[in-house]
Amino acid sequence: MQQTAIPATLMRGGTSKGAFFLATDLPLDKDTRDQVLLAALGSPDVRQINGIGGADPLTSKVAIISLSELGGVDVDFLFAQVSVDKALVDTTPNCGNMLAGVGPFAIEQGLVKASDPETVVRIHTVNTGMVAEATIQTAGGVVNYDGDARIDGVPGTAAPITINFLDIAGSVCDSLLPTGHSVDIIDGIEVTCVDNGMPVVVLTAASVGRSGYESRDELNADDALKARLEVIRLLAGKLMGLGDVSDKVVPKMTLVAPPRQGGAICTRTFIPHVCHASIGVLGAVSAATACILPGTPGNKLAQLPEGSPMRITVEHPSGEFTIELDTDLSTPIPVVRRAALLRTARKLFSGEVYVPAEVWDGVRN
Ligand code: NQM
Repeated sequence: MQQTAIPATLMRGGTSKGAFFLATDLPLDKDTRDQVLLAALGSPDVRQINGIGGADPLTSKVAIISLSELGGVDVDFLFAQVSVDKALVDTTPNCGNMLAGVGPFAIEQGLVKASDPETVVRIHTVNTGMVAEATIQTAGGVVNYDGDARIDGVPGTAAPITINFLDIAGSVCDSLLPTGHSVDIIDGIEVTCVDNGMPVVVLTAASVGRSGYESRDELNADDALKARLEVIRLLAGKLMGLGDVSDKVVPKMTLVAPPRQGGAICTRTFIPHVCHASIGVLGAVSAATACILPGTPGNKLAQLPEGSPMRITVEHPSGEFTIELDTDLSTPIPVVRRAALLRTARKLFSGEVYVPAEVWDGVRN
């Protein structure tokens, strides 16, 4: 069987891992592109044995990068969540973890010229229309991956990548509080439906009879809980203006509990059918935002620090994640002016990924 070779780079971005492509190396036609991504990662198959996917939603991801035509922006980033066990590619949400790999990839592919000692890369996320600024360590005019920044969920240390998100409210939905309220009752449960970079439904673990301190494995084995959460999610999707979300990876579901490690809130997040090993970047920004809104289920449990910008530490199954939120809570619908956070990334492999020629013959049309 003939195969088509496609240039690709495998990168860890934050606590995720995935294939980075130049848009110019992939088919123009969206359906053919999705077939190529499924074949490259080996989906649908729970083991992704016939592709380079890691058999987990956190390692079955794709970033597609191109030069941006927008003023004041360097590159466009299209994120694709490739389902592990279904023939689905979802480009609805953004991914703040894969985003951490975009700056290094864009510099190494020659799309952005490096400065010394740092390079600010302005990235437009095609999925959600938002712009982020990532500061990459580039002493000597090359990407430095080594450093002493540590993020929970990744062993060791690496060079810091700071990311500033500007104006992220209503990334996929039409506003920060897409139902028009900070609290809704869905299927008898108090929830907050929020979109501050990622559509998320926040509810207390206690309201569904769990502690919120269970391990990822315990929660992944909890079929009764997963079924209950899916009922709430499908109803929430409609209320949030997302329509039928049965084939979409948003909204995500975040269970909250009182903090136990000195943070602001403890979380367990379903993305949306598997429990996250830690928490997504924008998922954490959205969950933290829900917790600062007075009267919400999360707010009742949160231990919030004083001051603005507020440094909110979100506890998760493998540690914690701190976000800086610059907010104005004086208006009826609060405004989040800026969210800042720290990530790291690492180039793991670069070469060509092969897909059967019957999936794509390599001709761009
Ligand atoms: O919320 C997982 C991740 C993510 C998404 C997910 C993410 C984000 O950890 O910005 O990063 O929610 O499916 O990569």
